[in-house]
Amino acid sequence: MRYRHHAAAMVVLVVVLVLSAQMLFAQSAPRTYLPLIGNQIEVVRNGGFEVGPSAWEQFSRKGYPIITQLAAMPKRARSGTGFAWLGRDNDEIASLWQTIDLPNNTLVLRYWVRIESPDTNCSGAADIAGVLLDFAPDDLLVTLDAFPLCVSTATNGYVERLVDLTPYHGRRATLEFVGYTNESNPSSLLIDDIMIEASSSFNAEAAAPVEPYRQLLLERRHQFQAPTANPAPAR
Ligand SMILES: [Ca+2]
Repeated sequence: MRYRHHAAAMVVLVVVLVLSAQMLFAQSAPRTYLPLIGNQIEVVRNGGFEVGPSAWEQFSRKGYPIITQLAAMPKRARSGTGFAWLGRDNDEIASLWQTIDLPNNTLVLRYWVRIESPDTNCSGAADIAGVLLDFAPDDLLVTLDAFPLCVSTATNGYVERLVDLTPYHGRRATLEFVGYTNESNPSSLLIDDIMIEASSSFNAEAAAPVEPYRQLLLERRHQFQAPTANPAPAR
């Protein structure tokens, strides 16, 4: 009897140890393989889309849910099961945004994209996507990132993109991810793990949007109303 109690206690102890190790691993695993350039700070809420559409506003001209949970296809997400899915259809306008308060730091926006496209037109006039900062009260729209969605920019899995946010520190703005497609060969843009990090020094990796994509993205964006003025929810 004493032996059986002892054995049962050992089993419980082992189970507790294994579960503890699994929980520790689950909590630390998503960050361990990131090249560390700074400390992630809680500026973007639900940046991994694991809490459904929480914290984000979304718009799809074609009525698609931008924030997607595909537990049956976990590899569509970079981590977990949630991700944002822009494009995927012709003549689509897809937008995803939330208001953020940027602290007084040297700041880097880090996010991951996966581009799937059959479109050979890489001029930026066909399918294009990017990131904007909208300072609505000041009527200022800043293009943080802009890139065409086409065969030659298609990615094999998720790739990291970095943007320097330091010029906008200490300000409140709407952080907006947009994707536009034209009338043929629809591209998809998957986005996951959006985060803002405080860096102790300027991060030379962070890229600025290049022409003509910056201007082409802005032109498409101006054809569409400001997101805060058009909060039509997706399905
Ligand atoms: Ca297209």
